[in-house]
Amino acid sequence: MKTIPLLVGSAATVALALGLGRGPLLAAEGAGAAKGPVILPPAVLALPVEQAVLTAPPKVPPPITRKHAARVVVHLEVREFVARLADGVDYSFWTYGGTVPGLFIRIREGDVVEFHLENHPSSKVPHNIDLHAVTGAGGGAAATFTAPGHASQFTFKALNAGLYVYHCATAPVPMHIANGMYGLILVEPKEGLPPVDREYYVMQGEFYTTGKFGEEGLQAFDLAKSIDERPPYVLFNGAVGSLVGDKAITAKVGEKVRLYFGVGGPNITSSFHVIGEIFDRVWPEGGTRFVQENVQTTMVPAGGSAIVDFKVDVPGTYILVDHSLSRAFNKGALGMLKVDGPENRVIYSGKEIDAVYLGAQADAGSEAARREAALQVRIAAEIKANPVIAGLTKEAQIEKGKQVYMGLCFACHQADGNGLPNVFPPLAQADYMLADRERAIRTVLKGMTGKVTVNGKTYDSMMPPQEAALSDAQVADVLTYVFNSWGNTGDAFTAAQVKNVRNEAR
Ligand code: HEC
Ligand SMILES: [Cu+2]
Repeated sequence: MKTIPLLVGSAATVALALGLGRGPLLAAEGAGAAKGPVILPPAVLALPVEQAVLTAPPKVPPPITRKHAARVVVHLEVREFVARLADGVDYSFWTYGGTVPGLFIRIREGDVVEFHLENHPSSKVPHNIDLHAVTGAGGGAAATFTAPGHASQFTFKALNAGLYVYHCATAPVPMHIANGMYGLILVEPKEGLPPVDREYYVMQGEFYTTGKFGEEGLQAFDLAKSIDERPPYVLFNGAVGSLVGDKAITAKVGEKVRLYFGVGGPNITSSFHVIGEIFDRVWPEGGTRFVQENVQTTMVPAGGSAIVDFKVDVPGTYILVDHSLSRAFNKGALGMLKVDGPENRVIYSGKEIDAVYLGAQADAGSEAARREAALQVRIAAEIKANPVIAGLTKEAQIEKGKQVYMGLCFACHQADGNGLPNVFPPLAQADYMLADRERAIRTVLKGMTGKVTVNGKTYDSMMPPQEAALSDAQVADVLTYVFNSWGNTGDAFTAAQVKNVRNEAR
């Protein structure tokens, strides 16, 4: 720790030691008594006052050009809301400033920061903030404990330069972080950082949903999975695809790119890697010294960060991954950097030779072919796994199935699926039907006779077989409709499943 020339002890200690109120401060209920604003010595009061520029990911505030300290005012508002986690999947996020990760804060070593944490009135729970850039107990956590509809203020001096994680530290802490409450604060060293052409903000964090990866609908936080550290989602910037396609980060050939990379966690570390690039310089763990050059993969701890610089030499799409690759390919930890510009085939040729056998002299070409093949497999898997496409397929099946139903089943089971008393059993929330999907297929194909009890009522009648009238696809469609109507819910049926039953030995 460095000594502070202007204040005695750390800023936080002084803030706590001085009990003199000066101006209004909204005290959060349950947060303990507010001490009142710190009395700043004249030398600090003489510093110019600045409003911090905060940016949403992947943007980074502009480099700080001033050569002196300032009093920097930061306002960060906590908001809770439901938003997209993946296509067809929603999640109830808790955020700093409306984004996951939270807004990027950029200050300079030696700055005195007046920090305001506001918790929106629509929030359901209190929050606070622990900034790893703060020297003082809790990193600001106790000082910023803030109930919904309240605001807290505290002051700290940025003694140490570096790239720091901030996060919520309200109990249960892993839940607050898992809901998206983390971000980065860069304390630029006094001498600044080496200039680059582009800077981006990427942060990894995992999400513990009750449903599996891609399972549709609003997903709740799963405490048991978080305790076991088994997240269905490991993501960059808070959503599947947040850095993909037209949301990819970009650069031009010849430019120097810097990534400010952090891991919010709450639990999982990152083996951060950019496929097809080599980091020219790495500032590991967010410290102020680049201790390594020419790095393929850098390890970033939970609650930690790294700064990586690299020059982009050839055009193409570079894939950002956690090189614990199941996270990239199955849990979402994947982003893209798109680089435009002229090719340089000496540095990277692209596919040179396309032949059945690639000799040793064509290693570069074979490497490209292998990558292309891997990407094709991935594209096919992504399309198949894409919940939007799966969802649309099911929607279409339901619409087709409704037409079959209205042409055929409706006459007996009725449009509302309730059947007719003593004659036709109901299909709406029918315990018998919903209990056995394969039997339902068999009933439609082969018909049914004899006694059957549905929802406690017994029917003894006859349903004619439909196997001559309906194709496998039509049976799949009509059952998908029946299993998703009148309060029923179920997966889509496939033609292959129907075919299996149709081919059963009698
Ligand atoms: C001619 C009238 C009739 C038609 C048309 C008909 N059903 Fe049925 N269905 C019945 C009867 C009657 C039963 C009960 C048979 C028994 O009592 O053994 C039944 C039973 C069922 C059952 C099992 C019992 C339950 O409710 O869980 C299902 C599932 C079913 N039908 C679905 C369909 C579907 C889907 C269609 C259209 C493809 C269809 N049925 C067309 C008369 C009909
Ligand atoms: Cu919180």
